[in-house]
Amino acid sequence: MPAFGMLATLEEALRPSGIRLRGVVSFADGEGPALFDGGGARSVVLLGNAGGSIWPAFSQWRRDHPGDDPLDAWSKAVIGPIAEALNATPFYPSDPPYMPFQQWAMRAEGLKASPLGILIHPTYGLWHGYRGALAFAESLDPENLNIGERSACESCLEKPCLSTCPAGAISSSGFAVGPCRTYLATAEGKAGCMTEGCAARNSCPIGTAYRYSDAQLRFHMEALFR
Ligand code: B12
Repeated sequence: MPAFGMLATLEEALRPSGIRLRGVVSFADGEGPALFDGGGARSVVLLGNAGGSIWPAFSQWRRDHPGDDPLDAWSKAVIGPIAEALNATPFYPSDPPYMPFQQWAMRAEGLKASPLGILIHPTYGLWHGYRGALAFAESLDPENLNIGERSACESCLEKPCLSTCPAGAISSSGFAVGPCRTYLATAEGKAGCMTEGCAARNSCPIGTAYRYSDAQLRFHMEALFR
């Protein structure tokens, strides 16, 4: 199938889930991850959420499928059959060995790391993530999803993300999960970040229209706490 037709088919198949195409990475010979048949991938299509796009479909599925790691299980239930139909090799962000999703996203969309470590998108801000990736033996001629070289953080002079963490877990050298988790276990942490979402992520002025709902924020914070 020509690349354009394949991407359109993929987008259509994913539409009910709220999972979006989040860019395409092309690899030189021998550079890409291994495919299920042992060959090397020439391209990877990243799949993920923009703001709360996946929350309605995921929440509904979860009601009928209790179990551990529900977001990973749902992602596999949605993406797995599509991968099979397209003869693609699926990769999931939480499956070890960890695939370099953030490096791929930097290449695919030109995204940059925020001071928090998570990638900032000029439209969605910090409110986006990855649910999987499909690897292909063919090189795909991607639609131009690359948003350019500048980081949205460059024009943010105050950088509230660096000073708002009540646990002091964020500094210019990155994020320290230990102090974050210790704080989340306190009464203050439970009433604050656990209920309203990470204070540093919430303080970012970019993409605020895409901020996750309170229910989705709580879900991610509980996952981080575990
Ligand atoms: C392990 C892991 C964690 C661990 C440790 C994170 C760490 N900093 O080491 C813990 C549990 C702490 C964690 C927490 C969170 N994580 Co996390 N995590 C991962 C996971 C599963 C693997 C990371 C990894 O080791 N990759 C392997 C290397 C080889 O991949 P890579 O792309 O080359 O990694 C590069 C980047 O990570 C980058 N990098 C990492 N930290 C920093 C910091 C700075 C300052 C810079 C410049 C670059 C940078 O450098 C790496 C080498 O090039 C990824 C999924 C994945 N497969 O990438 C999610 C992932 C990175 N996490 C993600 C998120 C959203 C979070 C949380 C916000 C979740 C939450 N519930 O709140 C928190 C906060 C993290 C924070 N502030 O840094 C998202 C990021 C999406 C985005 N927009 O970028 C990912 C991609 C998962 C997803 N499904 O989308 N995470």
